[in-house]
Amino acid sequence: MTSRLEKWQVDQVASLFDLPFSDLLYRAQCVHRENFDPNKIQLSTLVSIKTGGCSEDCGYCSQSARHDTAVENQPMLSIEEVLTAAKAAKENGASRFCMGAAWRSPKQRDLDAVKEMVSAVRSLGLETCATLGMLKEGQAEQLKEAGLDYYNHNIDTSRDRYGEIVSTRGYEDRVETLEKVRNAGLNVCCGAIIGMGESRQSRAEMITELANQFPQPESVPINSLVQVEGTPLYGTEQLDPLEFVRTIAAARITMPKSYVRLSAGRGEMNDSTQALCYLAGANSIFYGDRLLTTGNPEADKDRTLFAKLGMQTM
Ligand code: SAM
Ligand code: DTB
Ligand code: SF4
Repeated sequence: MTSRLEKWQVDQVASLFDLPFSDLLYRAQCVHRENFDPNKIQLSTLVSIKTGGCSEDCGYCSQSARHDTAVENQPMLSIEEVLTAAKAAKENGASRFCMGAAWRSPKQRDLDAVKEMVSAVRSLGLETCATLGMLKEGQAEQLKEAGLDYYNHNIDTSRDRYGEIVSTRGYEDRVETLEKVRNAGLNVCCGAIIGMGESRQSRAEMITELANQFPQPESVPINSLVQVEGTPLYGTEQLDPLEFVRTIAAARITMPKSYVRLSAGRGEMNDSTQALCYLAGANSIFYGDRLLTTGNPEADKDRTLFAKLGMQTM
């Protein structure tokens, strides 16, 4: 469903989740093959350009100044440091370079520095993505002008549960920034986190909310909560990996032309679960041994898995 009038209903998405596993994966594979080469995967490398000390209280995040975690605050990286990381990412085979900052929203001075980073990274021939928090009027246009390709801003959880996870901003604030990003002509990268103690019904609501954005986000990161000691969500009951696979399949079926990214949490997943995610329609990953503050599988390990599965990178 890709028109403004056709919308997914939550009960339709919930019935996808309730399908027998094989039927769900078969449907997801069919949709995937109609829209993509099922053996190709897109690789994005993340770098944290400003770490920790964030004023927001997101219950999952290691970088909130309100949680006592082991993360050490780091000021903004220099443009040289960012370029070194971007060159390494390119040499390793990534096609996109994503810059993340622990801000509620960027100040103009911060944005000026990020714009320089974006232009420099783009001149290496990499696609660029940034995730800097909420944007004010005109900021998305400035990023576009600097050469930014994608802006990442996740809804993180379903609208109804948002207030249980974050109190320092509302779901509508996320929606407003997403609208600014879209109106500036940037590609939208918008996804969520699962494994935060939500019900299957809330996962269905969250997928419905992602799929009913118009146009649908070009990139949809599905993160499995990385539990960080000291965050309020540390100790949440672990999600069954097959439920994660079901969520990927529901994203693929409802957002047929989007890149669905198997995002945070791969470090805790075995090869078989990841292979099932690819079968369910995931065709993008974060690639490189770090996410923002937590680990990710080594690039070599991913390359070995791709070879075993006969997958090629884009
Ligand atoms: N501060 C900006 C913001 O919140 O939009 C950008 C950086 S923030 C770390 C980017 C995204 O990372 C969050 O929206 C969330 O989806 C994801 N994230 C953060 N901590 C996570 C965790 N522990 N496990 C999984 N995903 C996480
Ligand atoms: C997204 O959806 N996941 C990435 C990226 N966008 C910025 C972040 C994952 C963070 C995982 C926890 C950490 O390393 O701090
Ligand atoms: Fe700050 Fe982003 Fe972490 Fe929330 S998710 S605490 S806004 S860095």
